[in-house]
Parts: sequence; structure tokens; C-alpha cells
Amino acid sequence: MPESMSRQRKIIHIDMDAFYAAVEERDRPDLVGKPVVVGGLPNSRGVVATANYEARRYGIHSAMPASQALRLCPFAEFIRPRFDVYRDVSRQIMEILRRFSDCVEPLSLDEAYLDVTDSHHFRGSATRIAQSIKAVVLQETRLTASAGVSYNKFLAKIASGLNKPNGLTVIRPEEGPRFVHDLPVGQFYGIGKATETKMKKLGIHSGADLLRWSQNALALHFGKAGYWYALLARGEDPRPVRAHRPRKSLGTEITFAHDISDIQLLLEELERQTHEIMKKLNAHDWQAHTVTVKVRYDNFEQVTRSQSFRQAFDATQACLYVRQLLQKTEAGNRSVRLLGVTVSGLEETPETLLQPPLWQDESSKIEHDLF
Ligand code: DCP
Ligand code: MG
Repeated sequence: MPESMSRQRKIIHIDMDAFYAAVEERDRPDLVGKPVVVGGLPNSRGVVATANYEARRYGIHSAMPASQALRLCPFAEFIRPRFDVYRDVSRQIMEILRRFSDCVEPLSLDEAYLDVTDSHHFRGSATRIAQSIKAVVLQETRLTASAGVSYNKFLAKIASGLNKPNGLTVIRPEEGPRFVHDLPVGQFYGIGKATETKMKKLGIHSGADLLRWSQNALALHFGKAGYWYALLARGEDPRPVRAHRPRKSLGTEITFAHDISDIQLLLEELERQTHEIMKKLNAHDWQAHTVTVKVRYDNFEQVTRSQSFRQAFDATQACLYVRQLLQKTEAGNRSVRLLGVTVSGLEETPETLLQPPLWQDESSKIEHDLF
């Protein structure tokens, strides 16, 4: 097996607490402390998307008919979802997660896996990275997340659910198999209601029961999935975290209403676009190493001129570079129909990775715990 496969991985699962409801409470202080139900309204035939933890005490949960939720808690606040807002907050959260690892796999709006095996932050301590993520998410979104830390996706996800809300749970490599022993099969990854029922009929209720069955016997009853269950029962889950690649470039362009040959006008437009891009770049805490100018002449012939730098550049430098690049084209001598600027070779601004530790008093305790 290649070294990278056999090495112990460090996986973090992040899951926001009562996500839609938490966003509503954040934006409407009058809701704080009340049971809040987000979803269809009770007089419609809608269902509950989520409920905050106050409402859950009355037995309200996701996917329940809103009318039933109303019966369980008549004085709960029922709110229609604002998906656009949740999507924006989700983007913000995923962007924060990518500051901590290139390998981030979003699962839904409020959930993601990170592989931090090769991270150098906090001397490679996944636990402290998870603490930092929670702190930064809270600081920048005013929302709490729960985190699970373990050596594979299956256990990291289970761990994040163990101390909700605002929890952080670590399942260390040596604890994994023992942990799975006591886990009800319904909570295993990939075991749905039907399989759970079938397993219970066979006397399989927990990980320990599952472990008593051989791979082949499981495969006989459950097909290929049987091999998978046998792995899980040993606390193993080889699925890699699949990063959805973040944006690698950022650009703008404009097609003029009338072709332009005035070089001054072209330079001004180029500078305007460059400022716009650099502003966006800064807003995302990104920096760029390459800048490209695109020119399309009046006959639709197109050229690009680009230059890369070892050091990231600021807006002033970028403006200088794009002027030089434009001068390497025939713009001005020939009429220009379209003009564009792109920056690429993007990476996170290093400072954003180094948030002050908010858990100073605990740091000595975790100093030697590099998992
Ligand atoms: N959601 C939904 N319908 C469902 C389940 C979820 O519309 N049946 C939406 C609303 C949730 C969001 O997805 O806020 C995230 O789902 P989660 O399962 O993570 O639930 P919450 O974040 O609301 O609560 P928890 O603290 O249990 O994670
Ligand atoms: Mg959630």
C-alpha cells in the first residue's frame, strides 16, 4: 500500500447547529430564547425544515408536518425559510474552512469534511484546528458549529453529533474500534431504515454484533454492501475527503459599444477593472501571483499577455503591471472591441490563517495531544 494510504489520517467534520433556525435567531433578536420552527407554516401542508434546540424539547424535528409541530408547541414561532441568506452564510462558512485546509468537501449547506493530515497549523493538532475553526466561524458569522475529529469520515461525522450544540468531540485512533462496538447499527454510514430492520431480524443490533459476522456471511445477506459493513464494524472507512476545488482565477472584461483606439481611454478602463478585481480579491482574503490582460481587436482576433510573480502583488502594483502588459499588445494602433483583466495563481492571504487562539487557558492541556 502506498505510504499516503496507510498513514493515519486526521479528518474533521463540521456541522452547524440548528442551521436555518440559528441564522433566523441571529438576525432577529426578538426570537432569542423562544422555540423557533423554520419551514412550512402550520396552516399549510408544509413540513419542518429545522427547529432550534428550545423547540426540539417539545419533540419537534426536521421533516415533521408543521401542523403537528404546532400541536406539540402552540406558542412556537413559525418562520418561512430564507434560502438566499442560508446560501450566503454557507459560502462564508466554506470559505473559512478552506483557510484551514485545501481539502474541504462540502456535504450540504451546513456540513463539510476537512482532511487536515498534512496541515502545519497548530503543529498539526487536528483538535486545535477544530477549536480554531469553531472560534473563527463564531467570530465571523455569529453562529455556532459542532466539530468531530477522528481518523476517518465515518467516525468524524458521528463525533460531531455527540455533543451538539456547540460541541467538539474527538474519537482517537485507539478509541475507534471500541467506540464502534457500542454503536447501534442504525447510526452506521450507509445503513438505512430497511437494512437496519433486516439486520435486527438477524440479531445484529450493534457494531459488536456486526463484528461477529464474517465478511462473506455479510456479503451473502447484503451483497457488496456487506464488505463495507464489515469494514465499518472494525472502525475503518477508507473514503477520501474529496475537495471541490476552490476558484483558481478571478476576472472581468468588457465589450465596448464602439471600438476604441484611444490608448488613454483603454488604460483608464484597464485600471478600473484592475481595481475592481483587487477589491474582490481582498474581500475574499485571497492573493494572486499572475495577472493577464486580454484584448480582442475589432476583427475579433484576440491576444492575451500575462506575467507571473513569485511575490503576491497589491492593487498599485497590479495597475502598473497591466499597463505594461497592454503596451505589449497593438492596442491603440489597432481598435479594441473587448478588454479584460484576470488574476490567477490564487492563494489564501497567510494572515487569515493565524487567528488568535481564543482557548489560551486550555492550550497547555492540549499541547501534547497532536491528534
Ligand atoms: N434541512 C431541511 N430538511 C431536513 C433536514 C434539514 O430543510 N429534513 C435543512 C434545515 C437545517 C439544515 O438543512 O437547518 C441542516 O440540516 P441538519 O441536519 O444539519 O440540521 P440542523 O443544522 O438544523 O440541526 P443540527 O444542530 O442537528 O445539525
Ligand atoms: Mg446542522
